[in-house]
Amino acid sequence: MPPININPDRLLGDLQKLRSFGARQSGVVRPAFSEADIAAREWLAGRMREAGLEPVFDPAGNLFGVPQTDRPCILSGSHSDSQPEGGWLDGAYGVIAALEVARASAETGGPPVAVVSFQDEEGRFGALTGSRIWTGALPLDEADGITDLEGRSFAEARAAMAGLCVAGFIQPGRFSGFIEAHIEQGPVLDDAAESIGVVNAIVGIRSLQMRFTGHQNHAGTTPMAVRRDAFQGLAAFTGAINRDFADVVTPATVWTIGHVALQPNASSIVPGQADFTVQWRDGSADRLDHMEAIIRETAMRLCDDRGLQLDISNPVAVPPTEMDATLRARLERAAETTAPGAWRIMPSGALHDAANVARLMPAAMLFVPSIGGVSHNFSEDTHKHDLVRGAEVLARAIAE
Ligand code: HGY
Ligand code: MN
Ligand code: MN
Ligand code: MN
Repeated sequence: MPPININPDRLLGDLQKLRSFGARQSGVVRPAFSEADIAAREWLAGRMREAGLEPVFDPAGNLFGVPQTDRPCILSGSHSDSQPEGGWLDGAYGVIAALEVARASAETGGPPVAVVSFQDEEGRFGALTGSRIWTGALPLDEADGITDLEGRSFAEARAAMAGLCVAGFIQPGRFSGFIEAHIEQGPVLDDAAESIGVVNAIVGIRSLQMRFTGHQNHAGTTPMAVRRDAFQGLAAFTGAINRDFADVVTPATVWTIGHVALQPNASSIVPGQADFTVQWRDGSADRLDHMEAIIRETAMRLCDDRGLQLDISNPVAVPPTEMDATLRARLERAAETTAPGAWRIMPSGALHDAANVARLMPAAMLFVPSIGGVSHNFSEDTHKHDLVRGAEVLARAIAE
C-alpha cells in the first residue's frame, strides 16, 4: 500500500484553529455541548467534508466523518470537548491527527479512513459519555437523565445540537478497528526524551456521585455534640478511605475527590449538604471492586453514626482494557520505523474512548509526550516535532 504522507503544516494549522474555540490563556474551556464545543464540532464537520468525508452527528453529539466506501475501514479519532480547565491538545490532538491522516490517505490513493470526535469524553455528565452511548455501554435514554454539577440534564444539553444530529447511530460494523492518538498526559515519555508511546492497556475507572445530607444550623449556637455537619462527614469519610485503602492499593492505584459542593457554603452556617464525586482507577478489576466495597461501607457507616442521609448516584464503571495485539504490533513497527529507539510500550493511567470502543472492535492507542507531564491544565503542551511524528506513526500504522 502506498505510504501516507501527512502535511505537517496542515496538521499544526488545524490544531491551532481548533485551539481557538474556547481559548483561555494557553488552554481551552470547551465543555461538552457548550457554545465553543458546538462551534468547534461544526468547524470539524466542515473540514471533514473538505476531506471528502461525510460528516454525521449522532444523537449523542458524537461527530463521525465517514468515507464514501461500503468496505469496512479503519476508524481513528478521539474527543474535542475539554475539561472545565483543559489543555489545548487533550483529545483534540487525536481528532486532528486522524483527520490529517484521512485526507493525506485520500490524496495518495491510500486506504479509506473514518474520523470521529466523541462527545463528553471529559465527563461533564460522568465520563466518556459519548463513546459509552455509541458502544452500547450507556443507553441514550438513561444518559438523558444524568445531570451535570449545575443540575442540567444530558437531554437538555444535547438539545442545543438537535438541528445537527441525525436520529440514528453509525453502525460499528462499518469499521474494521479503531486507533486513537493522544497526548500521554504524564511524564514518562518526556522524562525519557522519547517520542512515542504504544499503549498495551488502559486502567479501569469507577466513580460515584455522593451526597451527605445533615442539618443546616447556626455555627455559634449549635453544640458540636448535636451537629449533623455534612462537611465533617465528608472529611471523616476521606480520612477513613485513605486509611482503609492502605492494605488494598499499589503505587499505581489512584483515587480522587475532585469535585465538592457544600450547601449553603457559608462560614457561619453548619453545612447541611455535601455533594462530591469519588473516583478511583487501577489496572485490576478485583482491586476496583474491593475499593468500591470500602467506599460504600465507609459512607454508610459514617452517615449512620453521624445522623447523615446518604445518596449515591451516577455510577461510572469502565473496566481495565487490553489493547488489540494486531493493531498494537502495527503501531510498534510504525514507531520503530519513524522514531527508532525513541518509543516504548506503556500502560495508560488516563482513560480514553478507546477503552469503550475496544468492547466492539480491535482498538489501539499511541501517545506523544506531554511537556513536564502536565495535563488537565491550561499549560498542557507538546513539542511540534512530537505532534508531527505521532501523526506520521499513525499514518504508517494505518497504511500498513
Ligand atoms: O480523566 C481522564 O483520564 C481523561 O483525560 N478524561
Ligand atoms: Mn482525553
Ligand atoms: Mn482529559
Ligand atoms: Mn521532544
